[in-house]
Amino acid sequence: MRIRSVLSTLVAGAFLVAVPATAQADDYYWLKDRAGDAPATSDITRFKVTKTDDMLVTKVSFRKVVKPGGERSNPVELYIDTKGNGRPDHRVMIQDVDQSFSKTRSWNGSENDRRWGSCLDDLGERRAVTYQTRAKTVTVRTPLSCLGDPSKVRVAASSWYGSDRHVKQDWAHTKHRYTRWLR
Ligand SMILES: [Ca+2]
Repeated sequence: MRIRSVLSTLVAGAFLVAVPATAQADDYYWLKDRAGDAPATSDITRFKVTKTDDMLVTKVSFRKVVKPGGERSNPVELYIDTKGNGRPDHRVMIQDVDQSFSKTRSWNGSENDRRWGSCLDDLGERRAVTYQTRAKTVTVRTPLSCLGDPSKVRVAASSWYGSDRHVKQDWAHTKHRYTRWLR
């Protein structure tokens, strides 16, 4: 009995050691934002980012979420830093059915920035920066390959309302605030 028990322990131990070598756990981080500081469909209440093996998954929660195609949308702007110099390197913008992915060097997300470049597939089609609305959350999925397969990544999120998106914004927590580094 005792030998059998020891053998079982050894086998179980070997198995446990083997698992982390083949599968890297997802890394995630989330933060809250104050509710009531913007109109409901632009009012971020929670922001969660998960880095998987091949995907950056961002979930932005609002006081109210509407389906795409309606009169009012839940605009989302993501700024992604992969280099650590403080400035964002990529920008994802979702406004209803309008989406863009671009490289950027600033928080202004210049419209002249190169669009979609690293996020096109072999046929030159836009690759999946996809998003969906569910309950009170807008989920945006960005392939890490679009970002150059970085070893670390951090993200800042904002929404806006009114005609000028740089004037009336609701940032996740505070302006230009990144999550911690996800690896
Ligand atoms: Ca808010």
